[in-house]
Amino acid sequence: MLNRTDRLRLLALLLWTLPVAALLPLGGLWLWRSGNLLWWLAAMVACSAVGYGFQWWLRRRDRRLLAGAQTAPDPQWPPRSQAAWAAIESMAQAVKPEDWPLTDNPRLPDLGRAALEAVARIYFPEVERPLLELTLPHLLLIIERAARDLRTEVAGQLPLSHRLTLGDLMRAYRWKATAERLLDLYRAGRLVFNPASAVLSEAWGGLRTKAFGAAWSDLHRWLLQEYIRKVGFYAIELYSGRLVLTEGAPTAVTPASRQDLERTATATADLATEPLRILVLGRANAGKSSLINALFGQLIAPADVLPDPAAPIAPYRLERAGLTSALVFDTPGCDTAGLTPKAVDRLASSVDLVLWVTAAQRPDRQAERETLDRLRALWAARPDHHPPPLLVAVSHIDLLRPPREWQPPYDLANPQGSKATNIRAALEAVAQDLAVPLADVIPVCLAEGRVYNVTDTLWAALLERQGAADRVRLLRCLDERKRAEDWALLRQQLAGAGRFLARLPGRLLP
Ligand SMILES: Nc1nc2c(ncn2[C@@H]2O[C@H](COP(=O)(O)OP(=O)(O)OP(=O)(O)O)[C@@H](O)[C@H]2O)c(=O)[nH]1
Ligand SMILES: [Mg+2]
Repeated sequence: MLNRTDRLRLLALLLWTLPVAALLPLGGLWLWRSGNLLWWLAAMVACSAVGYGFQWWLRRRDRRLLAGAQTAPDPQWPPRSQAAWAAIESMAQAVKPEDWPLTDNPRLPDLGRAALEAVARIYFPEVERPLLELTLPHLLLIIERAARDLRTEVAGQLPLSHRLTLGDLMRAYRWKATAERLLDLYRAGRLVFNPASAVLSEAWGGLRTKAFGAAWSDLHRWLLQEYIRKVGFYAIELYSGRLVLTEGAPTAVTPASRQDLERTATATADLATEPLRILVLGRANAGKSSLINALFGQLIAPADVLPDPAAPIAPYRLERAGLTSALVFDTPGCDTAGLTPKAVDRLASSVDLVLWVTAAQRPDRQAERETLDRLRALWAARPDHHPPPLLVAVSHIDLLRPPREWQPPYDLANPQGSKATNIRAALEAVAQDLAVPLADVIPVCLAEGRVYNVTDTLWAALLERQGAADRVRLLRCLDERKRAEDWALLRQQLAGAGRFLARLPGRLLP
């Protein structure tokens, strides 16, 4: 309770404020005498209403600002990362500010740990304590990144937060009790002096403190949610291999592509970033090599030659305006001994876009469908990657009936005449046989001197899928980097263990 000196101090304060405080009842008296009291009351109600409305608007604006400063998932993330984000987001939504007071709470790190665990559980569902799978340097990396982001966000969102420490907040809370007691005294006095205005302003004050209280709890909730989201975000980046300890460009050329680049006859200047890897697949004689020649606008892939099963898959370097530098791989027919199903699977797991070539005049596509289904299953079984986009080029359309007629261009959206109608029907058949959307099926003619639809339609379709292919490329690069990093860490640890073992005899023997 108040001790003696406090009481004297309070008395001094009261005496000091008395002349000013007396103005309120005296003013009321004067208003009443001069018959203006009602006008004054009306003005007060109007001002309070406007003030409240203004406050409400400010609060809405603050909420909008806070909602805008919210960590969002990366749209490039593969499915497993998206699932982990869903777990983080539901955790952020469920957090209750009253459970996590900011002022005197040393438990806040527990909240971060829970967020880490939510992510770890998605990546290691079979491990009982998934957090133990995280190495200490990686954990520190998450903390460092999350704290850095949170600091810039808080400095941007919380007024004065760069000067306000948790200690300041606690001191303010201690003072708050004293201040409230003084305020109560003032209120009681006011009620005696001027009942009408006291009741009105009391109501207004109630609304006002409620509004301030609500704004603070909005901020508090936002801070907790951002804390969870930031930790979750970087945990996902780390577990999915996008965040590694080693600095450097994420899309540096991978060792595999470096080797392939060295094998291309066209490699001139060294590439700084990883090329897009495009795989051309299809049955023998479908027109794969012819398609590559048409794409490059010159004869680079030997067409119409007997494949040499011993020769490695030949890469060609494609540089064209608008497209990320690419390596195009020409393959032997996937129905021949030159390319085993295993080899197809291996190739298909390391490329960013697949161009499937199928001949329009060969309706037996069961084997192709089986290969494609197998590849699709393979891609679907890798939740940490995006499946590479697939484009189907339908070749040999010039041989469709009537075979003698060849007068491009053909309008396939509204086919006129039997040739256009037959081409359209072939496209629909291919789309159905191979279970691909019609929009991904492009008719082309690759016969020498008759090349049609390649540099325009097929090229445009390729460019359209470049974004999706780039996503695949990025994850592939990060995968490669993570693998290299894991090896480097393991080597370091082994070396450390080796040194320890080497010193062991000296330690054990006196
Ligand atoms: N008329 C016509 N002939 C084509 C077309 N596309 C390819 N050809 C011909 O079909 C033959 C085979 O073409 P390639 O490009 O060697 O086929 P490929 O798929 O590379 O064959 P392999 O490498 O042996 O698996 C060649 O004689 C081409 O000229 C086309 O659209 N129309
Ligand atoms: Mg070929």
